[in-house]
Amino acid sequence: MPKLLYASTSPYSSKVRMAALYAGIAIDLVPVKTEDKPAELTGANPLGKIPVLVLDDGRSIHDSRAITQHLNRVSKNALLPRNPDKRLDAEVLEALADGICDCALSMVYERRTRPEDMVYQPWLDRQWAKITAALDLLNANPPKLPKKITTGQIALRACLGYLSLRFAGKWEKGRSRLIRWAARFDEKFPELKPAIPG
Ligand SMILES: N[C@@H](CCC(=O)N[C@@H](CS)C(=O)NCC(=O)O)C(=O)O
Repeated sequence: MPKLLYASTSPYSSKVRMAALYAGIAIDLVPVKTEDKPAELTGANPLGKIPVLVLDDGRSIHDSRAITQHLNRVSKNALLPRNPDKRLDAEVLEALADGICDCALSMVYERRTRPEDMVYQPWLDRQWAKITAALDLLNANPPKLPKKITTGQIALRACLGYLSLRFAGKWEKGRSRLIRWAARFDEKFPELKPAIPG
């Protein structure tokens, strides 16, 4: 069975876990601590980042978007539409949700890795402005939630879970439509809830 090197708090790992659950693909979950740089991780991904999917034949796949594309192929398009325009929309939504996570993660790392007096506030502000712009856009026009969803909606749910984990009370104001969207997602797809960042 393919193995997923992951962490329960990692939004990209969550996206991949939710995608595998949704597509009905069994994967073995292997928790890793990236800060320990375990050989199992660095051997599979020289960047030392998660998630990484290690296939039965020993090949390893990263990053998370290469993994979701792989899961889509293995599941014969359970995760992305065949229609080119719809597929493009789904891929761009996934990229936007991942991009919000990139900004959020860079804020978390800025605070976590620097001594307190070296944390650079203009950098944090710059990242937060990007998150704000993306969330406002999504809140104004939340993605549809049909029975058949894509890696786009899945990535967004994982992303909002990560924001609730690390930026609780900060991202929600004025975003009631997105909050309702996440609640509706959980009602419709309760089987994916255990994989939300936490
Ligand atoms: N673009 C990558 C981002 C992966 C990433 O940044 N993962 C974080 C955890 S959420 C990580 O491994 N950080 C450890 C590090 O950067 O050393 C993806 O989509 O998989």
